[in-house]
Amino acid sequence: MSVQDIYDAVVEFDIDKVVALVKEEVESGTNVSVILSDGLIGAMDEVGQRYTEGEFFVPEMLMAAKAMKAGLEVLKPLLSQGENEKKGTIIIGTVKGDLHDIGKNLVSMMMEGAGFEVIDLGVDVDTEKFLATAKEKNADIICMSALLTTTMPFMEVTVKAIREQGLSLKTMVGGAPVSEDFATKIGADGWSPDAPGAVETARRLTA
Ligand code: B1M
Repeated sequence: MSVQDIYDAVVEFDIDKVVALVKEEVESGTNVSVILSDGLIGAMDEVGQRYTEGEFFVPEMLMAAKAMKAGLEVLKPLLSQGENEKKGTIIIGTVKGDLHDIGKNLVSMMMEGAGFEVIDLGVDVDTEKFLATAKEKNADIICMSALLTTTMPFMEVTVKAIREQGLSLKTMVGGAPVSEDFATKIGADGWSPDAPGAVETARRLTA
């Protein structure tokens, strides 16, 4: 039994095996971040690679995503337990036109674990929904995730709308194709390549 077995089980879409192996690794004391990065996330990178090479198609990506999500559910209590003192309120969602939610869910869980109140709007979230919820909940940061190069521009639309309405809300962006340069270019207040970094950035933005 090893983290490599978790990786293999995700690539083979074996949900039951992923769940059982993640539980075993947690019980044997393996660091949660190793299970995540070397097992679950590493496997999704391979799935993406196989899709690019024409070996996998959308149904295979979907089945692997289900297996990854099942593993993530096992880790959820460990990722979202943590500090009790409320750090601030975060609105999070995957932007309009984009249905990828695994990375966004991971960021969401780790933010909760770090003591933020997280309002997760799910996927395919438009600017109006981000802004209306942020105003209603008096939020500190709007966190936007995008996995498609075609949906990244919606981040800029939301950042611009916040500026135009003179709101004091901060914005943070992330997701595989979203670079620090892009974040700076569109005027976002924060960016991170991964979920732990997103927590650090949120702490900085609310300090
Ligand atoms: Co899609 N897909 N997909 N897909 N998919 C990618 C993204 C792709 C790179 C695959 C490839 O070509 N190699 C490619 C995008 C190419 C591009 O835009 N340049 C792609 C494509 C093309 C598509 C479709 C268009 C395919 C089609 O229909 N022809 C379609 C689009 C649907 C849509 O959204 N409208 C599609 C559909 C799907 C599925 C539904 C089948 C499924 C998603 C299931 C789901 O999420 N519920 C899926 C999957 C699984 C993938 C890959 C294989 C894996 C994504 C993933 O979950 N990674 C992906 C390939 C890849 O990324 N290597 C691919 C694991 C996750 C933990 O990583 O989300 O990057 P990630 O999150 C990271 C960081 O980015 C960061 O933290 C996380 C790690 O700690 N992060 C943030 C994320 N959000 C953040 C926010 C922050 C800060 C950090 O602050 C706010």
